[in-house]
Amino acid sequence: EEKEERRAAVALTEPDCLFCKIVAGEVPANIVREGERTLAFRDINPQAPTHVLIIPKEHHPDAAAAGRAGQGLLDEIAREAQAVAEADGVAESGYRLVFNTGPGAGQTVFHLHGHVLGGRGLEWPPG
Ligand code: DGP
Repeated sequence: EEKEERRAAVALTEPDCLFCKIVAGEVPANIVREGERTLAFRDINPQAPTHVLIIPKEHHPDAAAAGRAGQGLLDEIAREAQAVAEADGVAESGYRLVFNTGPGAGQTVFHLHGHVLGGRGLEWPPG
């Protein structure tokens, strides 16, 4: 079964992690891209016409942890973000790739995810 195969391919998982459950196919998601090590799916509470989350399939709590792991996951997320932006037609107008890191910055799910936001004007500085 596909669910079993996907779970078997992921070395690092956390049983109570929502995004690990999406990777395992245990929680449904609107998946837009799947790579060998990453998954991209639409945010359940979109803040822009394009709002896609890109996660490593392995469980890393945040960008700092993934950086320390030294596996090139952040590079891969940046490449996937560009591919998602191109597919959604927002690469030309510009998009934002955001890693909320820590509760004080608004991180609520502690499985690394890059937010790809585009398709509307984006203010700087962000809120
Ligand atoms: P952050 O606040 O940076 O930790 O972002 C977490 C995001 O995850 C937030 O924008 C909403 C989204 N989210 C939370 N639960 C789910 C879910 O079950 N499915 C999907 N697709 N997105 C979710």
